[in-house]
Amino acid sequence: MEEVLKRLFDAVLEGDFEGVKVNVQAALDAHIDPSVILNDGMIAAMREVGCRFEQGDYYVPEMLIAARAMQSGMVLLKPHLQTGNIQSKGKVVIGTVKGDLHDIGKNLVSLMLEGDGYEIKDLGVDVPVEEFVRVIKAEKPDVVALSALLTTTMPMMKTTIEAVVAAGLRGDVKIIVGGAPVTDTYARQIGADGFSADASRAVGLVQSLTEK
Ligand code: B1M
Repeated sequence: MEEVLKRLFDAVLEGDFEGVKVNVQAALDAHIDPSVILNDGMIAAMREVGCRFEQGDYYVPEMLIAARAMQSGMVLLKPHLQTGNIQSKGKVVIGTVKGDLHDIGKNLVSLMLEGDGYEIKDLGVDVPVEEFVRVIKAEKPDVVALSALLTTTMPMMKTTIEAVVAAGLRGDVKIIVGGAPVTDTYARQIGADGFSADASRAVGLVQSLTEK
């Protein structure tokens, strides 16, 4: 791994906001591909944070501080990840399901989709089922993207899809799901239109579902 990416990795791991910003900028100055900076420097560090949490070496505050440090670096990286299409390719409503507060992955999916020319309505985290239904009625999106990071909140994706069916809206919108514990098999089981394992594949998935 490039030395600057190693420093960035360590800074995220330690929750060192200033170090994250300095090293994202240094990596950009060294012309390292922004997606490599994101994946090898920051997402890899968040994975390590998760491992340390599982092993009992990190607790919730350390996870939170690392997440905030990563987000401070994202501010610098964001303009470099977006390609800046002008015409809207379609509308996507995105949110993390009820009971779940994780938003870094969801924010990345939003960022990539926005960069590819989609209009994004981000409902945030801990989004009640009724809110998804209300927004689908009001905004008439082409796609709804649901994110869940906890095995305990994944079933809320199924509940959300069932509520959309009950509201008579299922035929009007494509629903896709993602997040670390979610699988393609689970997506099919709950009647989603698609699953993506990461943010860049989410763009390809949305493109394939919105092609007229
Ligand atoms: Co939490 N947490 N956390 N956490 N946290 C995990 C998810 C965990 C795996 C850690 C671990 O044990 N190894 C574990 C879940 C275990 C499980 O359910 N099996 C866990 C736990 C247990 C918890 C708490 C319950 C801890 C506690 O309180 N005891 C608690 C729950 C709070 C709640 O939500 N109700 C909790 C809290 C938190 C913080 C608030 C401290 C913080 C979140 C801060 C924030 O998001 N603003 C946090 C963090 C940071 C993590 C880890 C360390 C990192 C998550 C992350 O941001 N990853 C995480 C460990 C891990 O994931 N390895 C962990 C980086 C991000 C880029 O990846 O989110 O996977 P990810 O997104 C990817 C893909 O999944 C995909 O694309 C993204 C980009 O490529 N994707 C989509 C995501 N959403 C998509 C939607 C799509 C498509 C693709 O639409 C279709």
